[in-house]
Amino acid sequence: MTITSQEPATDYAPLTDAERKEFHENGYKHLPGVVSPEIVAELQAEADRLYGENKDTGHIDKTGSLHLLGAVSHSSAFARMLDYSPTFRWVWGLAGWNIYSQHNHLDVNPPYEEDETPRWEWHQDGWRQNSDAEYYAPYYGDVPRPMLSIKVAIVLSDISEPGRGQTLCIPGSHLNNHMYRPTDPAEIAKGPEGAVPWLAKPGDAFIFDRRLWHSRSRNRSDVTRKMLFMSYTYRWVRPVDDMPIDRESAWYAGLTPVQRQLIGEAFGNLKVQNMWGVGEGGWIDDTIPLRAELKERGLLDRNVPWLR
Ligand SMILES: O=C(O)CCC(=O)C(=O)O
Ligand SMILES: [Fe+2]
Repeated sequence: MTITSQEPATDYAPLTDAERKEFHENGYKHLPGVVSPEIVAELQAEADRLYGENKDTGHIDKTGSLHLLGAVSHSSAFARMLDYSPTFRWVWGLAGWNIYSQHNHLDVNPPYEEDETPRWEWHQDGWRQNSDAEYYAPYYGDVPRPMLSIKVAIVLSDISEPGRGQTLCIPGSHLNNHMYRPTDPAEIAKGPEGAVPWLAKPGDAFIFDRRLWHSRSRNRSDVTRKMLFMSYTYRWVRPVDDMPIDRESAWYAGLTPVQRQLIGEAFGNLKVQNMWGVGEGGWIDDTIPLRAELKERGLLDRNVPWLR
């Protein structure tokens, strides 16, 4: 594993034009070795702890998998990853300062051998966002949907060999509103043309546009797959997961102002009655922690709408 960055979480390095262009062409980005081995070890231990606890309480499905929603509220180590520089620079760089994590999950997927009818699991994220806010093609033509959220995936197990339950994606598919959906089981099992598995090592990360067509895959290996997913959206979009904020907890005490924004705290401060939307409680409020951070560093940018 090559460690390309062990920068502290306080480094806000802006994206380069080449990085932006590449992301907008592919709809995702693989970042090899961006999480330091010490942090990876800590996250793996937390994943194992949470798997054990949820197994004891019966929150494991029939395949032995854990899909733990609101994951950052169950672990300080997970919550600290919300603004981990090497991944977070992509999030604020592509979505701006007016964000929080509405949805985040830990996935632990042990090997699962049972043969079952293959299911077509290809999707864009966002559920009703894809239909409620649809541009109606007969009127508008096939205009790409808005991005609305961006997701970070942190790899915690070795998925460098195919068949280990990788996420699959179709590079560049994020601007397509539609994808064909086969009904023939053989075709379903074969999967779509151009699908790429995310082959990666612990400490790698992926950033993806929620519109990127992607799918889970079955873990047919002998290695348990472990991934932490964190989705970020705008503060005016409602939360997906239950993430109660216990302000008396050690978990909360350990969070920075930006991390508190990212768990949804500044969400409640959004006052839409401020018509002009500037100043405290308004749409553009310099006390919103991430905006304040970027402003202080001179990283707000008139030319990039989400960084204004
Ligand atoms: O578990 C996976 O590989 C993919 C999960 C997924 O669809 C997502 O996180 O949006
Ligand atoms: Fe998804």
